[in-house]
Amino acid sequence: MMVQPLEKREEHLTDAALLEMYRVMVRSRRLDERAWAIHRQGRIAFHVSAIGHEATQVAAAFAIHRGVDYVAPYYRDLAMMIGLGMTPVDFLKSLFGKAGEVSSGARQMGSHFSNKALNIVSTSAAVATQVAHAAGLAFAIQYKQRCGLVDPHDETQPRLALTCIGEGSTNQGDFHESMNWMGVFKLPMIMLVQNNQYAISIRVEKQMAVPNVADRAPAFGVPGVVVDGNDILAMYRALRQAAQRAYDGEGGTLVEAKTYRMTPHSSDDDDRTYRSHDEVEQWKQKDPILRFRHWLINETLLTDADAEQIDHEAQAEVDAAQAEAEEAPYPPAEAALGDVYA
Ligand SMILES: Cc1ncc(C[n+]2csc(CCOP(=O)(O)OP(=O)(O)O)c2C)c(N)n1
Ligand SMILES: [Mg+2]
Repeated sequence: MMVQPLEKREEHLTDAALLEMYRVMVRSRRLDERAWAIHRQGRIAFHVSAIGHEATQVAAAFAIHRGVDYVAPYYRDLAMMIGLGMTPVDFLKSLFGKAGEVSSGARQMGSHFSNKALNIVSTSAAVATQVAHAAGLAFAIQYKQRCGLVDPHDETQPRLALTCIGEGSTNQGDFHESMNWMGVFKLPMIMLVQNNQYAISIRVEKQMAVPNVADRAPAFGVPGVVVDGNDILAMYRALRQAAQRAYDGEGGTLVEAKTYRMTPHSSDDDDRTYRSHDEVEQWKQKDPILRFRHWLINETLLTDADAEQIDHEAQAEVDAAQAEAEEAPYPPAEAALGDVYA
């Protein structure tokens, strides 16, 4: 099999950082696969997968100041969340709806990621609403800096807002309004569009009449770039440049990752009704983890034995996380009435 090569490595990316990125991708993939398995066993109600999007998402987690910059994610961002510091136990507790679950104390459905300690803000189930939240956060960052309340070079403070959105959801008004704000105010923001070519069963050609979401960016006065979303090095480079622009007060960037979800839209979807087996198989040849592993081995940063070991460790971590999440108690019934605003 011919494995597609990756782009050049950014000079400041250390060997240790590259290997950590690889570990995060593998951890997320094993966790994601486990979620599908426990769904099919009838143990959880729902899962929405990041399989195929790992290069895009892990690059994003590593390109920003992790745990400090604001992130307004969307439901498919599991690998990004793992990259930002969410643990497999956190995720599995959310799927099982167990007490102490980090995003909402088991009040939200799974994959509505948030984590106060990591500056990851809560999302609504209505697609595209998160990008308006990110524009507001970016506006607040800029306002505080302009009023002298925060030093723009203080790296302990959030200096940008990263938000993610699927290509289909860029047809919502929220996207256009947020892009307009981003352009008018030069907001310190990254609009990461994960273009996996489908909005559930609707192919991208039926969603929009231009080939790229990035083509829309200049109309708002925002630069838009198209990147191979299955190439972690190319994604990292583009997102790192976008982050630097934001930190330097130059404004926001739209980064469009061309990728593919290798699973159905969610555990409720049957993708055989709208796409061919051959199409899915062809994209599996461009698996972002496979490509990165191949690159790491070529660069002699990884051996086959190391890769096996990393895989084994991820599997063991997921096993332990599942046991812990399953054994954890459910919240008490009264918890259903907590945090409800009248
Ligand atoms: C406002 C709104 N309309 C419709 C839905 C139902 N819905 C959930 S996901 C989705 C498809 C989104 O596709 P895309 O933005 O391409 O993201 P992807 O799931 O492909 O990553 C739709 C229509 C919703 N959640 N919110
Ligand atoms: Mg999509």
